[in-house]
Amino acid sequence: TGAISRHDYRPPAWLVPETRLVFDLDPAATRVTATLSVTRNDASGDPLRLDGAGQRPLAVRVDGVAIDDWRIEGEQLVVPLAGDAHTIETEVEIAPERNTQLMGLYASGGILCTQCEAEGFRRITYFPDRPDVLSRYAVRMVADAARYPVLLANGDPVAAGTLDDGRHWAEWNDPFPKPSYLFALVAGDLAVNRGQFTTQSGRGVDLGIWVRAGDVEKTRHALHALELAMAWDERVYGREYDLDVFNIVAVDDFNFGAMENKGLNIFNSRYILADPDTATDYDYDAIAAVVAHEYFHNWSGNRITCRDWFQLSLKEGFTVYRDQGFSADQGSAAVKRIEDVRGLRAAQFPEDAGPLAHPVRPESYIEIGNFYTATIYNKGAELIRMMATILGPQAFRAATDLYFTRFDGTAATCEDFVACMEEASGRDLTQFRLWYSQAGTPRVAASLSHQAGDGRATLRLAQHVPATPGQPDKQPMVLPLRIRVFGAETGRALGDEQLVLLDEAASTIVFDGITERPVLSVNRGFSAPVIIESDRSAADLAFLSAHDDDPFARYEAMQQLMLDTLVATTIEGRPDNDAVITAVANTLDDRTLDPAFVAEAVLLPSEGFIGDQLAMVDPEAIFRAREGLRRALGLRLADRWRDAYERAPDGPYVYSPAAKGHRRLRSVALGYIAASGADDAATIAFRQFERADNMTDRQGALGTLANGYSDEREAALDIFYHRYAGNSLVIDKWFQTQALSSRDDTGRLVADLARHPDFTLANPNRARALVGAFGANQRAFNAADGSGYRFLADQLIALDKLNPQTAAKLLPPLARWRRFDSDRAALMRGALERIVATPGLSKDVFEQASKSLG
Ligand code: B3K
Ligand code: ZN
Repeated sequence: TGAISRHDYRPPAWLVPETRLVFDLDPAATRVTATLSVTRNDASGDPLRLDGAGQRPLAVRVDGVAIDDWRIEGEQLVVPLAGDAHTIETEVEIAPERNTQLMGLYASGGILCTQCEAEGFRRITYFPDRPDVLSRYAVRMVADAARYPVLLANGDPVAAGTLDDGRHWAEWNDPFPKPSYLFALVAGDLAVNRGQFTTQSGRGVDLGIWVRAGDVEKTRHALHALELAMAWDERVYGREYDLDVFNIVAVDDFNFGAMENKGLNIFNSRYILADPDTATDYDYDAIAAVVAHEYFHNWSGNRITCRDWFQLSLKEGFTVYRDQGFSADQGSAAVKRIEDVRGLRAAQFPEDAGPLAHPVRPESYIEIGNFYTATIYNKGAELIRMMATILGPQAFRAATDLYFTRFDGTAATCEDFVACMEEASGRDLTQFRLWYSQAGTPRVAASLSHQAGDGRATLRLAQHVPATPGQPDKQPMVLPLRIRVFGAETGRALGDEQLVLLDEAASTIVFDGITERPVLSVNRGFSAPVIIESDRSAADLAFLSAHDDDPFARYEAMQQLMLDTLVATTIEGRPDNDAVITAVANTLDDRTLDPAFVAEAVLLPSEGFIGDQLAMVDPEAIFRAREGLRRALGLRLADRWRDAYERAPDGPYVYSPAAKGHRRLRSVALGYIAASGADDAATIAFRQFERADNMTDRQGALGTLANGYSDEREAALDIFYHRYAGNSLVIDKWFQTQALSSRDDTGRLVADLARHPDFTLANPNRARALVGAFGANQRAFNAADGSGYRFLADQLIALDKLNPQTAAKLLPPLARWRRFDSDRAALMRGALERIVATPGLSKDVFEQASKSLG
């Protein structure tokens, strides 16, 4: 199957200290001339092997002389070389306008741009396209001056000029050696929003965000976020920017969020463009987070890169941890933690529990593009967080300083990072390393008993890591658990918080001075990415939801209470909702709480997360249980929801943590008003929709209406569509909102939308907005007749012909088949088998589909 194994890593036989690239840019035929200085790196005597994909060499020269003893093996260009240092020149021709994969050099809305991570550079020119070959790049671009007035590449601009024939040229040099995946160029008719940043050592940096002329006003938030991120990285990690310019370009066609190319980040426009009329609070937050993430890569990724792609989490896990810290510092750290944990549970826990589970440092892959996963990114970030918790802030900072100093300018491994954590702290992390090699989410049983006569409490902890593909037996992991005990009568903490390092299969912890019945608060702040199985009663969870002094633990207690209730209702069908209703009422009544926190705390767990708790997912029963509880909450707390809805202060839109919290609580309250079945719910929602002066309120109302069957629903969807015709990011919301609807006929409506003139698979954002969102709609996607599975498979097969990487990302909902009844499981397997049997299937989709069949 062409799988690549971590253990087969060998250092490169040849290095490329210098690379000079000349691009004669044209959408139909771009000529690329590459001049590489190559030096032998081992005694093997191996020929030079350069990766390529989809092109043929038009010429190969060695030390200035054309040769013809080169050969093509697979897609590699093999050049026999006698000496230890040579200059290799190749010429190829590529067609950016025909590049639908959006890897390599491609065209997006008239802009020529590149995407090279992980293995896109080989689609541009022949090169050892692996992250441990670091080279200094000099780039010359020649292009039509009218069509492509702006020419950008990595590093600093060095020269530019015009030619007689209407073309012009620009040269850029990047002084920092970098792997090929960080190469970038952009040519287009772009306008810029410029900023200035002075680093802590006094270096002036010209910042530029480049977009279509009409979009410049929408880049202010991104530019501000960039300035905040640059200052934050200096303050928190001591990391300073190192070039004279930092450019960001936004394009509409992009396979993922953004890319950290040295000095020239290229972004999906959805993570740059925002104004209150078109972007939600969620979008604003995501823009700041992604801008910061890509900027932070300048150190965690670019100055220190990965030795091989098995080390991907070295840069991604660490950089997610860094961007999470940045976002936490911009507003409510508690709410940010809640959002991050919710995201981990929505995406990473299911991955870790299914056929696509893999360790944070994988052992093998067929297509590396499939490993840009929630496990590498988000679980990887949790590993860094655990080390930071174990070391404490000072030792952690000393360890990151050591890492940045020692490995600057090199391609490093996860092991190098952990070794720095050990060296700077004096701690032994031998057993902790299992987090990098063992897949699966650990389960921790926690049971607290009270020996009233002795004034003692005993906590029994036991851990179990479930089997995952290729890993039947697991060893106990190191789990840092923040724990505190509260008194059920007084509501007071009984002693300080403790950090317990559970590193054995089972362990017992004794608490003294426990004079009243104790209630356990465990894994506070979600200090370890595990599933806690505790025997705490509904009453104890309700107690914690009101009294715990850790906001995350309060949220968590409420979630657990809701989850226990919903799971019981799903299985037994007889709801007992009282404890949840009381706890939600108490939370709504507590005026000391941040509205943003309240909004998160009163939200029910998703249908998908409820399903993940069950051995067999019954999507209809889960939907009924959840809707039943929503309705009961809506009815029993009707006055409180109205009050919460009205309470938000009126006034023009501002983007601030407080204003965001009010808007969030308002839209959650609106959801409960609608869930209660109130006669005026659609009227209220429609009024909000019409009067909103911002997209958060407008889309919140639209989402509520889209779940129902009112006339207002059709009116609102229509108004929304026409108001934003031509604004592709907002039209994506229009598709997505309908694909996420809880209506009974969503499957049919989504199939109709796939035939809408504005639907196209060629644009990844649009494909994700409809097909991706539908895959996340547990009830609609899992329709008993298999129509959802057929739809997804049809779209995925069609998309694979254009863009394998984005197609493969749509597949995971089908991988859950083992969790469903035999009828649904057979239908899902049928869809997967049909995908695997498709002639000409990409290896991206083949890997995901064949592994899913297991
Ligand atoms: N490093 C890129 C992701 C590249 C994905 C390639 N399949 C963006 C990021 O994580 O910052
Ligand atoms: Zn990243």
